[in-house]
Amino acid sequence: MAISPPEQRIWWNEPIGRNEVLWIGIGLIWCIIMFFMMPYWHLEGQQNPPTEGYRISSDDYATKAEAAAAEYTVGTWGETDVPVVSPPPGSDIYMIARLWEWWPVFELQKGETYRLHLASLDWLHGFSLQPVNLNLQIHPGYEMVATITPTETGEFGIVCNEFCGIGHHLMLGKMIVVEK
Ligand SMILES: [Cu+2]
Repeated sequence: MAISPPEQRIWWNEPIGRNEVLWIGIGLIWCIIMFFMMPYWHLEGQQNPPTEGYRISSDDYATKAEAAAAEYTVGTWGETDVPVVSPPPGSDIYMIARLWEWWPVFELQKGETYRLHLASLDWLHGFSLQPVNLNLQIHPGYEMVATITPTETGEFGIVCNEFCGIGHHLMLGKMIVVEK
């Protein structure tokens, strides 16, 4: 209900101002352009979501990820007990998303390709790699595989961009890229 009702009860038959028609037209054209950008970006975009995914149980994924991490652990991250894992180039690497951490920290080599597996053990989380702004939704019960090739060395932060509860803002991870 409007605060003050329209002067004419049959307001939809009123003439429309030129400016309004212009803006509706611009809006409509932009909608149509964006509609066709969807298939275009799918074919030509540089940030396509992974199309490889599997149904998994959280327990199975945790077992697999922990075993893979244990094999290539080279240290721990800062003051935490989160392992830093340096897997061989070309291998499958397994990251766990859970309340409220990204586990483990990977140390990857620049220019090498890895198959990054991602799964959540509890809630919906959002993998967001900063500052490159690579974003993937991480669903519980699904293991997604993204093929990645780091092109820059440095330390990259991982934040969660799907609100997942009281510790959401503390859900921070790290990915380290080194020159071989
Ligand atoms: Cu989260």
